Amino acid sequence: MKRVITYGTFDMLHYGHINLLRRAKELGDYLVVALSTDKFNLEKKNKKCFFSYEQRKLLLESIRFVDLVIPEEDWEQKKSDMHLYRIDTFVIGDDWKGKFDFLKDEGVEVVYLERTPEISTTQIKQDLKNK
Ligand code: C2G
Repeated sequence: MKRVITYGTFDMLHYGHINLLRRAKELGDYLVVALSTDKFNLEKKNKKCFFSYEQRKLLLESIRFVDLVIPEEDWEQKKSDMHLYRIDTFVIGDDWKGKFDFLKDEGVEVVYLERTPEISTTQIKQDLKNK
């Protein structure tokens, strides 16, 4: 059983997120998503979410590629998460390329997947504002 993990805010879920989650699941058998909490988003990621943690969690849990959703509460939890959840592969979009290579020292494969072009939560909000 190959266990994969990814991290993110996943606000206003869109097809770019789904493309990422689908490819992440293709890399293993079990996909854990560490979902940024409202507190972490506000205080450390400078993101104000449209949907609350519970709403974003409900959406992610409804996706057939996703097997478990856990809270992401700070930048420092990744190393311990790899052991706690017995992770084989860490996956994230290539906007983070190189940033998490240190996880290889925990015996984890690190994969950066190409982002889906043209779509982002910021873009959606911008387009809606300009309508
Ligand atoms: N993503 C993508 N294509 C897009 C938009 C997002 O592939 N058009 C990917 C991102 O690269 C990320 C995931 O979808 O892997 C979630 O995106 P965000 O919610 O923006 O994640 P981010 O805020 O980058 O959080 O500790 C890591 C951070 O929590 C990552």
